[in-house]
Amino acid sequence: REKSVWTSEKILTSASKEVDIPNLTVDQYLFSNLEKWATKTAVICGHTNRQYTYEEVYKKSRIFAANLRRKFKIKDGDAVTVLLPNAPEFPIITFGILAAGGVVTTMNPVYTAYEIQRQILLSETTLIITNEDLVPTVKEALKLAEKDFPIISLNFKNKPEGTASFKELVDDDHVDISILKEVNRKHDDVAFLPYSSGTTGLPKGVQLINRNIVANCEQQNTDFRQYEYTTESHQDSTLAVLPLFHLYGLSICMLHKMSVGMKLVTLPKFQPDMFLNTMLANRIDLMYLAPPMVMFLGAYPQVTAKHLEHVRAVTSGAAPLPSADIQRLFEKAEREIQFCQGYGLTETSPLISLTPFGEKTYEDVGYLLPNMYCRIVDEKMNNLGPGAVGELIVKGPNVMKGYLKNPQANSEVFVDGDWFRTGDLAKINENGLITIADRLKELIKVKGYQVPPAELENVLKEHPAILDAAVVGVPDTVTGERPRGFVVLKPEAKANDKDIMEFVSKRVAPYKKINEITFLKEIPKNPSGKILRKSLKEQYCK
Ligand code: 4UV
Repeated sequence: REKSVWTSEKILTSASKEVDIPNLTVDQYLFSNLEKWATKTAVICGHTNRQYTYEEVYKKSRIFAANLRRKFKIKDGDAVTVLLPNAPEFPIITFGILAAGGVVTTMNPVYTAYEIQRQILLSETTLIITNEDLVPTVKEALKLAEKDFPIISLNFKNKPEGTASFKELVDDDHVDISILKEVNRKHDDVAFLPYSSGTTGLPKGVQLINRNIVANCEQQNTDFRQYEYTTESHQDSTLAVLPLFHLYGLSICMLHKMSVGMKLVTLPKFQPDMFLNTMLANRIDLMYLAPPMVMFLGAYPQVTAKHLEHVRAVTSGAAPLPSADIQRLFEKAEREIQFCQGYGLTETSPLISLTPFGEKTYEDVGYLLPNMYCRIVDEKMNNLGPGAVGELIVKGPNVMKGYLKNPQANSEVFVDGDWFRTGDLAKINENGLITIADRLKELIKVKGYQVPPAELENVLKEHPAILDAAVVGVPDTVTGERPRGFVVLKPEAKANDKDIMEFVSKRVAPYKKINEITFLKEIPKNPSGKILRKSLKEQYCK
């Protein structure tokens, strides 16, 4: 494999052969090989064993799509919210929304009503799909948003009032699906609208078009990762314990793996015994994890070599992983286990680089995917070339169309035409091997989840006693990072750290909670009012 890939202008070009990107929508692409694996299991819940074959996923998603258009009046380009823990119905719902012409916008099922209403309003959602446990929170969110639109619910125990039952909408064999002929969605139309804070500020809608997602699936079949996952007599399986609402789970675990006919084993949450039993019972071949789960496999006493016996490759991504944790995983496996790292962002659908099969990684995140270009730049966007640490900027068919209705944010992240700023500091060697050095952007990552400081700062500033606030990420051995708050109280106002932490907890998902508050007289800022996070970190978080 040719690895020397720097041009004379210090642009890194992928060393891999270009891949073709079929001119299809995501749902058309996913089922373009249906006849090869129609009767094989597509998805199974590791907890309940509820399962669907590829043919069932296809048929049910078409019926669901027809009902979305017929009964819920979904039109081309309408945003539909999916608020669900991982479940085997996730692909049926996703492909159903897409086949109906809709745009899929996903949310974390642990979101509070306050967080849900914000994304409902931003995405201009007109329909929400959830489960019976989450219906009360959804109703509260709709009240906050002053909206009253339909809720479709996955019901296994009861049917909450005022909801439509998912089961009835997919089991209806008599529905006339000819209505789907009206759908007019193209390769360049938006398919997914996840939310990400990007380099700064609040979460923004990331417009991923069909082409972005189809490209990123094909890019993963690059020459350095070629593998026959599914044959007539064999089918590889992968575990979807990573949340499917996040692009890592959605695109890498679900969309790419289903595009090659693999079996997806879903788990609704990470729970040690359930996780280990599922690994064994389903003989999982490929594992996609976030750093705390790799740490768990290496360090948790109940994990043995037997649990890892069938695993062919473990991939980690979404946040940095200390090499000591990788070493512990190797020791636990008692054999040469293939360990990979993937690196990417929601905005890049998500994958940018990946470890080749056959190579092991400790510090690096592998090589640039095919059809991509990248540069390492200084603050003035001058190219630094191999060996230097600078901001990583990228270009390729998987880079988002742009943030939804946000020209300001778009002008900040796109430079020199269509080069996209990752906000990460990286170093790339002569051979094109990429190492992530640090994060330039203000984003905090807790267990790989995004925690935008601006969001917590806004919540803090809603507290009646708080005048000003800042939030920074501090290192944490278990979660990677955790948010720490700095507040300035209003003159005469009184509040203690416990009150403030409780105030925040009620408004944000559990992983965003602040458990350390420092009172200051003033938040350090530059002349244009930007919080000097680095100086806060240096002064208080050593
Ligand atoms: O937008 P986001 O939440 O997106 C992600 C996507 C992650 C992955 C990971 C492995 C894959 O194979 C894959 O396809 C997708 O997390 O956050 C993007 C930021 O997360 C950090 C980096 O700061 C990004 O800008 N990040 C992601 N992967 C890594 C990482 C990594 N391997 N090492 C260090 N930081």
